[in-house]
Amino acid sequence: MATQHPFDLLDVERELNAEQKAIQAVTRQYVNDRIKPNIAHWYETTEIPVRELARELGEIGLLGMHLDGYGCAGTDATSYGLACMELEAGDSGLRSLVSVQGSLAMFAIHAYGSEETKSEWLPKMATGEAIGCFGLTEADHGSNPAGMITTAKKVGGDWIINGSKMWITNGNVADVAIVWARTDEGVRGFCVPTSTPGFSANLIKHKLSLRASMTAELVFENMRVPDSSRLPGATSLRAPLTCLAEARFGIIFGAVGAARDCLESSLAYASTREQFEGPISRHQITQEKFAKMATRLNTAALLALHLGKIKDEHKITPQQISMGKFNNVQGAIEIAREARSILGAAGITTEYPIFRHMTNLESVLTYEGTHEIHALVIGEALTGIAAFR
Ligand code: TGC
Ligand code: FAD
Repeated sequence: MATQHPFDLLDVERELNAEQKAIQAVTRQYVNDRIKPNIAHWYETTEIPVRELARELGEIGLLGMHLDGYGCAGTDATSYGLACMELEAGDSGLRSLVSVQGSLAMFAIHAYGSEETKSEWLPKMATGEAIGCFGLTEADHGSNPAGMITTAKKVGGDWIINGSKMWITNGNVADVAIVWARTDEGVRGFCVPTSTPGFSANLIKHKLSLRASMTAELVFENMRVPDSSRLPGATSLRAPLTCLAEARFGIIFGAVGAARDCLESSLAYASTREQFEGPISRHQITQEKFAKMATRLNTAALLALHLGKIKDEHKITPQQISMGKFNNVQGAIEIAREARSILGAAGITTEYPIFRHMTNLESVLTYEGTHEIHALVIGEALTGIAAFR
């Protein structure tokens, strides 16, 4: 099946195998048919049919797709990345839904949960029947989750959790929350049904970015959970940071999708928009913008595929993932801004996708480790000096 995109001038996709191309094509089709016709409305109203979308994404096998067993598709990492690329060409919020469900919530359960927890939650999360969220960030501890103040205290055979989490994707619609808390022995993770007494979620309103994605505060007031809800394999901060590495990998590809949609939209516009008696695409300055955007896009895609290959060999390092997010998200923002300029005034409305991608990418630059944090991870790899503190 040929999936090569017309702007893939370097033929980046030449090394994809048939299965990877097929997954990419199915996801692209879904985004074209279901997301693109509706996304502007969802973005403006912030009314997103999250449950419906989760079911549909489950049906095409995209939830927890890179995990094995428990109803998950068990694809390679590159296929997961390509799906993220196509989803984010629709909207970063859609890719966020899939990232948080598969790479954060499901991955945490898959990697660290008991057999009982895995069997209970993973099959229904893979179909989209159950939605998960991942609570690591707190209002006062974003880049530095090691400082978290949410506590879990052992009382008999149970745990009592108190505290709160901030900026949690799908926190208000989730059926299950992965909650990271400080215990006397260090950071531990809990898989908590959101129906548990003491759990509440407050939707964060007035966002100007990622409006087609729900973000919430989670509050835990004397929330009692059995020891069986603890993720026994998660024994330090290393566990949530390992989950983040999974989601960050998807973002490396996702950013390419958002940027590609911006380039595509601005090229289409420039070929029909006329000023000074001809299409604006004939101007040298405009063509240079396209040349820069396409080169930035294609090299970002190359980097994503290169990292995909390394991850498929199970050899990827956190530093490589940081470099991928650092380069590709910044590149996507630059492409979005350049593309917007080509549309002039028309570029600032939701009639075209570019401004929406541009504002979404501001969140993508911040979440899953800010641009600065990834710079410092790379800096540490180069100098041997950790400059976070
Ligand atoms: P540090 O001492 O460096 O590390 C603690 C332990 O964790 C290990 N580790 C990692 N393991 C796997 N992957 C990584 N990326 C890892 N980074 C560190 C490390 O080896 C160590 O293991 P061990 O066994 O020796 O104990 O920890 P630190 O406190 O100094 O922090 C380092 C820093 C700043 C890089 C880390 O805190 C960090 O990444 N901060 C950013 C926080 C962040 O990214 N939050 C994201 C929240 S989730 C989210 O945003 C979802 S957005 C929704 C969507 O995706 O759509
Ligand atoms: P801060 O950590 O306060 O950073 C503010 C600024 O200071 C940034 O520029 C930062 O880079 C800089 N800074 C901080 N420390 C350093 C340093 N050592 N050196 C140099 N500069 C530094 N979190 C979850 O746990 N789960 C989710 O599902 C989730 N979803 C999100 C969805 C959205 C839409 C958004 C916007 C965020 C989400 N987050 C989620 C939170 C996200 O991970 C945090 O916003 C992010 O980690 C940054 O934390 P902060 O916002 O508190 O910024």
